[in-house]
Amino acid sequence: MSEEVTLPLDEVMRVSIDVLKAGGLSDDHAHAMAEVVYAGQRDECHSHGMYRLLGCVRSVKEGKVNPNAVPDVVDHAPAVVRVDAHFGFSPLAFERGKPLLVEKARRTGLAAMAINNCYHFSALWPEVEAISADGLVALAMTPSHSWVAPAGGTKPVFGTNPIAFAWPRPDRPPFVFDFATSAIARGEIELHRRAGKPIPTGWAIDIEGDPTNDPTAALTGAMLTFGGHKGSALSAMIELMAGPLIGDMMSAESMAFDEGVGAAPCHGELILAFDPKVFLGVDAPQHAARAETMFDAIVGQGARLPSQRRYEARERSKINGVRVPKALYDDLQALLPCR
Ligand code: NDP
Ligand code: PYC
Repeated sequence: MSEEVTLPLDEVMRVSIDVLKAGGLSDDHAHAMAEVVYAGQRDECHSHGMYRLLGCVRSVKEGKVNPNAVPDVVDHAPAVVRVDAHFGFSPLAFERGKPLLVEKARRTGLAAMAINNCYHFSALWPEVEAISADGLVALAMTPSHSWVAPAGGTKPVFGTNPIAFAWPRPDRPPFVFDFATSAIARGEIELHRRAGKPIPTGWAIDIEGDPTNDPTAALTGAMLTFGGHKGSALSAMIELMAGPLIGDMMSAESMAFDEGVGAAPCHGELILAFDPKVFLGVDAPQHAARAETMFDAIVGQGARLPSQRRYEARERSKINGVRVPKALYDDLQALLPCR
């Protein structure tokens, strides 16, 4: 068992902001990025928690990301918001665009937000969860770098392409799922490599196209989609909807744009918001109750809802703080200015 340190939650936020500011991010970017990293660590989503700070800082240092970019929010059409992130990180662009997305969804019933030209490092669930807090149903998707082979192939074409969904529930946290369309997020393979642990069969193939349990061989070979041809088709859909549909790069183009530097992927993100009150009017509560019947049928037989583990982790972290590998903690301390 590798050594760990325990950090109270306010320390997670403080270290995250300090590392990001020391890495050159503007105040606004450091706070927006720290919020999502903090949420990931608090909810025990380790592949997108504090570990991500290392890549954020590296991406700025490589001269790829604009650490001071000010996102432009454009009222593009009655149901479309566009946000140009100007090659900064995505969380600030989301934060700036969300109020107009919510306003439009409330007016039209269904609205879309296209974020363009953003470097993307974060999990998507904080975004769909935030939209559901306004009583809306949300769907978000984004490409990444081409690391994933299509089902039946051996050469990377797709990104790890996450898709996230949130459904607001009366008097309780929303139903949320958020997963990569690869068998696992790339960040999880990187964490296995850092910990010197083998990866399960089915996550990746090596450069020769053979199954591998070696994280380093997986990172240089190709990752696999989840659910074979089904994950592969979903991944292609995400490439199209958060790529050509919104005039932004697909994962292979993002990889080429990186020029081998190894920075975060640079592309777009598509976020949809639906207002049940516009679809259903006064009948909205009655139909929300029918959704609860379905959730009860899942939980009632001992199965769990996606997001259930995360909400339990959230409560645990509030009381106990979070556990972080000592090696990661030391790497982060090394990025802080000397005191
Ligand atoms: P997982 O394969 O662990 O899937 C996570 C989702 O599945 C969560 O909603 C989780 O809920 C749910 N889940 C897991 N196990 C169960 C179960 N037994 N029963 C019910 N639900 C379950 O995660 P991934 O590795 O695919 O993705 C992790 C993160 O990586 C995501 O947040 C994603 O946004 C992020 N990512 C970001 C990318 C980017 O480009 N920005 C690219 C790829 C991934 P719970 O959380 O409650 O366990
Ligand atoms: O873990 O696959 C991943 C990932 C890519 C971009 C951000 N996270």
